[in-house]
Amino acid sequence: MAKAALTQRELKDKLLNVLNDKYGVTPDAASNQQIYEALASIIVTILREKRKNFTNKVHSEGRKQVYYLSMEFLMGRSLKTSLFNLKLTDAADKILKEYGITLDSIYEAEPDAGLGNGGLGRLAACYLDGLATDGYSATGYSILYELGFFKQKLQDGWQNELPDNWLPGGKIWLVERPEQAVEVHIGGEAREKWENNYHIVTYDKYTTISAVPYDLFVSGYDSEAVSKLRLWKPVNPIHDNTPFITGDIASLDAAARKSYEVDAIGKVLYPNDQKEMGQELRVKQQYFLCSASINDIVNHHMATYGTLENLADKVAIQINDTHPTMAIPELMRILLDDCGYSWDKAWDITTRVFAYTNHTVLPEALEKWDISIVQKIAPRIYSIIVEINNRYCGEIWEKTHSTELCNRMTIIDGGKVHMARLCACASMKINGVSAIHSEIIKESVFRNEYQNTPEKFTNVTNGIAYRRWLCQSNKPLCELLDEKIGTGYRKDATKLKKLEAFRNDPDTLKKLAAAKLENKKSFAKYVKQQCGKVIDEDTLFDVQVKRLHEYKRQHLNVMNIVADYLTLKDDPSANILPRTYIFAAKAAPSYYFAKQVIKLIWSISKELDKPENKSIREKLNVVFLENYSVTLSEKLMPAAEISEQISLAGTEASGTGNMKLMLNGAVTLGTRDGANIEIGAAAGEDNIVFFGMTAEEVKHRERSYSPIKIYDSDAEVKAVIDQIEKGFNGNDFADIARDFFKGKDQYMALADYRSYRDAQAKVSELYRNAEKWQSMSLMNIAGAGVFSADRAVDEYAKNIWGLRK
Ligand code: 26V
Repeated sequence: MAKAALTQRELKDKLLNVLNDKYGVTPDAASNQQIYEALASIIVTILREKRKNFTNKVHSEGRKQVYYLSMEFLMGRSLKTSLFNLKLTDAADKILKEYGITLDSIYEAEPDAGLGNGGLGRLAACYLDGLATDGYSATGYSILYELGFFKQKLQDGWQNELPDNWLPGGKIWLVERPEQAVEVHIGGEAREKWENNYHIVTYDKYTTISAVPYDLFVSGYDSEAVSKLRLWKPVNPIHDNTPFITGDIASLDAAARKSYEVDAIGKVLYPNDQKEMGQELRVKQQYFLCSASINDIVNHHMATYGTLENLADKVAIQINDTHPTMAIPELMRILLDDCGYSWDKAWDITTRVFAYTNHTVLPEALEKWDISIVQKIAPRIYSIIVEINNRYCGEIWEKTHSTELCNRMTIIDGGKVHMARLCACASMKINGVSAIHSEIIKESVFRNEYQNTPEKFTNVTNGIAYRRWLCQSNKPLCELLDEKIGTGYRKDATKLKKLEAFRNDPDTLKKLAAAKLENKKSFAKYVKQQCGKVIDEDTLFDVQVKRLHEYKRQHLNVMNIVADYLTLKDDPSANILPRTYIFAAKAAPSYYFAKQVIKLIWSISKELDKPENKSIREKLNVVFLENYSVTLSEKLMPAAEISEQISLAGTEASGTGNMKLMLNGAVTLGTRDGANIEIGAAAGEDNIVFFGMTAEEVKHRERSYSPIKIYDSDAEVKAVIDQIEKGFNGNDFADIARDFFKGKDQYMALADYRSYRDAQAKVSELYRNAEKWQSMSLMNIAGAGVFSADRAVDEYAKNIWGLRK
């Protein structure tokens, strides 16, 4: 067991020095902001040094390294997790107490680094933690977005988006490395010709952008390894100052326009389900990330080994969804054009370096870019993709003589470049993110690719940086765990299994219930402070928190609430288990249905707040929490009792919130979708409540599905939808009632409604038996170990990257 990074004495000396040198204050006169920044800067110095030592060791041993390319890293806050991982939490806490300051109040000074939409970005962040903890050498690459994912503000229930200007409080974690800047070329003209058997490529008239790295270090827990997240900032390199000196207006104009265009690349992270987004800018962002990162990897490798011959032995590059696909042709470009490799040699290296993770099967989420856009932004990259495709189709034809198969697998099709097909063609491995999802991709998106190269396909079920949601967020539960099973679970999540032995132990179950109640009280207090809403900790806390999307079916949850509401309206003494339904979700800015569902939930919540609904509210309360974020999830998970995971089977690739909730003892109420299935296996089928159609059943039902038939034949469904149509608190929802429930019901909420209602009734019955419920909760905690990021990255390292610890 490694000791703390510093002694309490050393940490205190450093803190006093930094506060004095930087702000000229002592701790008692310092603001929370100043203390936060002082602690952060001390940690950055420690981590930077640790990373340097670790990297030296890795290099001296010639070890392989992994690079994780992702357009998103949803890091959340860094101070609390860094102190914890470096074992400095107690020391910092004690030092601040001497001055009457709580460490918790200092944490609140830090903004979230919200550089991600949701699960995919948070997964990338969790993996940096897991990789460092497991002792692997890992670097993440992304863009230094000036604005993170938007801040959500509700106005009369309608979502408004505000800019998330995180850098003023967040940049303290970033170390600028201007001396390692690389050049990225965008636009211009690429020409090819053959001369004396030589293939000559000229590429000119491009715009040069300087990519300046900013490094953020992620400590492992009880480990000497440190991961690095390198964020690229696009900067306009001003080579020619003449127009500024001469004041030539036209040139000044052009210079200003270029600066603006370069800045735009790093301005903002795109919401992931906006259809009308600026496609050109998004492709520019993607190419900027890919080109800067691949150049950096190559530079680094050359500086270490002096050759690229051994690149595939020393480097693995993971592509997180298709967003960084252009890294593949970019590496080809460097090997061919800059280093003079033959095509075959370059292709051999490239196809042993890259691996690709798929995160969704929703057709609208699979990236296809117009040829004209790719050609305009990266003309040489486009010509390489064309060549890759010609050879690929040639090989398929040789192998199968099937024109039909060539047509289905071609990377360039219908005027578009199909990024997932390019990934499948060039990657050594392709993985899905849960057992069922990895099977589904083999039958759907990659049906043909799977037939062609079955050996490439594999599964890595997602994992979470579990210490963040357990050790750093749920003190009452950890105290109980320490008492019953010791502290080994902090480094090795599989040790949580030891808790199983206490499944029928009354003392443990009683203490588990007490821990949950304490967390519910703290959360109720937090909610009161945040939005003035009073929630009763003696009711069941039923939680659905995730992005708002029709496939996740928050509206099915709402239907159940409305059914109970109608029952209670009729008879306030009806035997309904008192519950508080807690929602948090951001909708994509242009997604009307999703915004309406938020407004619907908000309106129901307001309706229930009315004095005349007091007796209903005692049994049925609803709260919508604004601005769901990593930090909010850390506060909420410990208080949750039911985890709603109710996507239509076959649509949610994995889910990771489900894992965080399980770990905190919430019982999953879910469909057999994504990781829910593995959660059931890990907790035991008796300790999860499944409902609804299976993915297979969905496939069969889809063809003949008629929601209106259900509406007409089930009086309760009719009453619920009619009520939604009429609305709540003066807001009607006739349009979504018409289009989504009675209309297409694309994600078959009505088909699963009856089974969901029954499952909810079963939950109430189980909850009424307190001991039984606590035992179920305990089994979930005990089974959560397999969902750690430490396990997941180990699987990537062994089965995909070929990495040693
Ligand atoms: C993207 C789009 C874009 C266009 C319209 C609809 C739509 C819907 C979803 C998405 C998300 C794509 C990728 C993604 O974030 N997947 C999530 O990845 C998580 C980590 O593997 C996983 O747990 C979630 O189940 C999965 O949705």
